[in-house]
Amino acid sequence: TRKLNPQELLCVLKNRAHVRTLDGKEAPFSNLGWEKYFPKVPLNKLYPRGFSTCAVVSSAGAILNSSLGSEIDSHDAVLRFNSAPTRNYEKDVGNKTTVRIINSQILTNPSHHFTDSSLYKDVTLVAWDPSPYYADLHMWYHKPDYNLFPPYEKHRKKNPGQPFYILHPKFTWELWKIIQENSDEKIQPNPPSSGFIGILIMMSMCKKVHVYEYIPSYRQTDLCHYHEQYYDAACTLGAYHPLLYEKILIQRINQGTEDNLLRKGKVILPGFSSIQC
Ligand code: NCC
Repeated sequence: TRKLNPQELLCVLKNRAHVRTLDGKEAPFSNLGWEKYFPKVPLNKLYPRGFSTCAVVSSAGAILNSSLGSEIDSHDAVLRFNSAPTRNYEKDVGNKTTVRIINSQILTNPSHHFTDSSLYKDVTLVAWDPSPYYADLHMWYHKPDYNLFPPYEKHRKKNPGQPFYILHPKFTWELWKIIQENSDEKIQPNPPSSGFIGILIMMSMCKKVHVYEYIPSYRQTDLCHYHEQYYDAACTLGAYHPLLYEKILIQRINQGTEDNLLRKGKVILPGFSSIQC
């Protein structure tokens, strides 16, 4: 099949990547009486007027010494990932957080102190679990990668006012399919990274999305995270996630300049409301 041009690719994303969160109306959640735990307002209706400009801040080590903090904070909404902190890194990553995407390890691995850490307070939380491709909701509920359901239930009971969602696996796997259909090679059947998921969530809520250090700048480094002394090139290029292919796809729809990419590791994407298909 023919390679899609950037506009066509954007329209594929807009037409198919519809953000979906669990609402408790489907089995097994409906049978388990889970409807009451999920927020009444789904994520795609949480910000009815949307945002004008948004920042997606990757956790890559390359953002260190970028001095991008004030630019990042100037956006109307800022999305961050997992346990990536802002404290002590304000100059490079800013300190505003609107949405935090967390994978199921954050909820289940005690080292992350999910219940107590201030990282997970006063923000909109979006959790996800990389259930296998073939799993239906029943199989997933009984055998998630990491069992996020008990800590989710506990957190919702304790903090009913905090918007906290679980992504529907259909959404993450639809993203995987789009990546596969638009890659030259066969990619591994593992879900996309939190980074790719976050970019698509912001494209559905914002008129413009500025993504920082997802595609590496000239500061590219093997330092995995800006907040940790751990070196592994796979963090940037991928091992488990089809990271390389996600990044190639995002680069194809970049509307920012070469200079922005090189100096800031910044990609500029139109939100879905800004494109006509
Ligand atoms: O590392 P992680 O990702 O939390 O990073 C968040 C997103 O930032 C982008 N990134 C990160 C580092 C880097 N050098 N380059 C990048 O582009 C990616 O888009 C990434 O998604 C995840 O996606 O959820 C992931 O989570 C970690 C880990 O589970 C959490 O940090 C919690 O400790 C995964 N690492 C391991 O499981 C060991 C990682 O594979 C994916």
